[in-house]
Amino acid sequence: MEPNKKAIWNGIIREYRDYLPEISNGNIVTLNEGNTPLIESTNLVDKVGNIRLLFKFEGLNPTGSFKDRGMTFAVSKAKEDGSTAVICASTGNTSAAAAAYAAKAGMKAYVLVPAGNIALGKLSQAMIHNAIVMEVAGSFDDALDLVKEVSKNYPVTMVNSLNPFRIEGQKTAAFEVCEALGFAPTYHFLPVGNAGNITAYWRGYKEFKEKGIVAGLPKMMGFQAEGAAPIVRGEVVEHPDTIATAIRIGNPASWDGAIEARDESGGVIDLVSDADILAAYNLLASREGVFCEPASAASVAGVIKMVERGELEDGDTVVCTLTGHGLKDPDRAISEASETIKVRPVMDEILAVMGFGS
Ligand code: AN7
Repeated sequence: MEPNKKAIWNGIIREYRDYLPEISNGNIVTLNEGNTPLIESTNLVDKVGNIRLLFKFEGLNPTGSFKDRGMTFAVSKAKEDGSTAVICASTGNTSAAAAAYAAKAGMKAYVLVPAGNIALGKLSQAMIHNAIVMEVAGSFDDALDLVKEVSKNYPVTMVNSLNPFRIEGQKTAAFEVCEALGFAPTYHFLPVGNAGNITAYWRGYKEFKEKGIVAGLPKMMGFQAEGAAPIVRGEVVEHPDTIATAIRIGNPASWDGAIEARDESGGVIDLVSDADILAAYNLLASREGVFCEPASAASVAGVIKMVERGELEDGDTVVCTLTGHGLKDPDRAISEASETIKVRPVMDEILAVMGFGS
C-alpha cells in the first residue's frame, strides 16, 4: 500500500512552517515532535466541578517533555548557522532534549545541571545521548549565568529559551490546542519556571487570533512552586526550593514575557505549595491514568486552587499543560506511592493479598 499521509506527522517545523521563521529543508533536525494528545478529564468532578478540563500531555513528546518543540528549531537553526556544538543550563528536561537533538544533528552538546537537583530520568537521557554533562555545585540560575558567558565568547550555540527559536517552536503547542478544540480555551494553565513556555503559548494564541483562525484568547494562568516563586513575589529568590525540581528557578529568563502574558490576557501568576503539587500529581496518576512529573502537576494544582476560590465557572473550557512525563522522576513516584507487597510464589499468599483467601 501507499503510505497514509494523514497518519504521518512530520514534526512541528514542517507542520507549522507558515507560522515559523524560515529554515531550509536540509537543515531541519527533527524527531517528529509535537502532535500530543489533549486528554479529557473525567474523574475530578469533586475537585473541579463542572468545568470542561483537558490535559495537553506534553510528556508524550520524543524525549518526554515540551522542550522538544523548541529544541527542534533551536538545533536546526544552529545547524543552518554552521554551528557544531550547543550548550544549555537545565533543571533536566532542556538538557535531555538538547542532548537528543544534538545527537540527531551530529553535534556536540554541553549541559550544565544543578548537582543533586535533577531527576534521574533526565540525567540518564543527557548521559546516554552522549552529552558532556557538568553537574554544577550550585543552582540552575548559577549555571545559566555561566552558559550565557560561555556562549558569548566561544563558538557554541546557547539553546536555553533565551535563544529566540526555542520560543518560536514552543508556541506550536497553542496552535495544536486550538486545532483540537476548534476554538481557544477560556483558560490555559501551566507551570512556570523560566517562564519561556507561558511566553510561547501566549504568542501562539495571539498569532492564531491575529490570523483569524480563532476568535478569542484564553486567560493565561501560570503557577510557580511556593519556594520558587520569584514572579509572584516580585523579586529574585536566591535559594529556590521545591520538590518540583524542574521549576526550581529563582530568576526566570523570560520574566517579562510571563508578566506580559498575564497582563494582556487578564490572567494570573500565582503559587502552589509542594503539598498541593503532590496531591495533584497523585490525583492525575490514580484517577485519570495520566503520569506526569511533579512540576507538571502544578498546573492542575492551580486549577484546583482557582476552583476553590470560585474563580472558574461551570462550562469554562480549561486546558492544563502537563509539561513532562512521570517517568522522568521515578524516585518521586516510588516515594509517593503505596508500598509493594512481597510474596512467595504460592497461590495462598496471592489470594490472601487479593482478599480471596479462605
Ligand atoms: C516539566 O529543563 O527550565 O517556565 O532547564 O521541565 O518554560 O521554564 C524546565 C522547565 C515546567 C517550566 N515543567 O517551564 C529546564 C527547565 C517542566 C519543566 C517547566 C520546566 P518554563
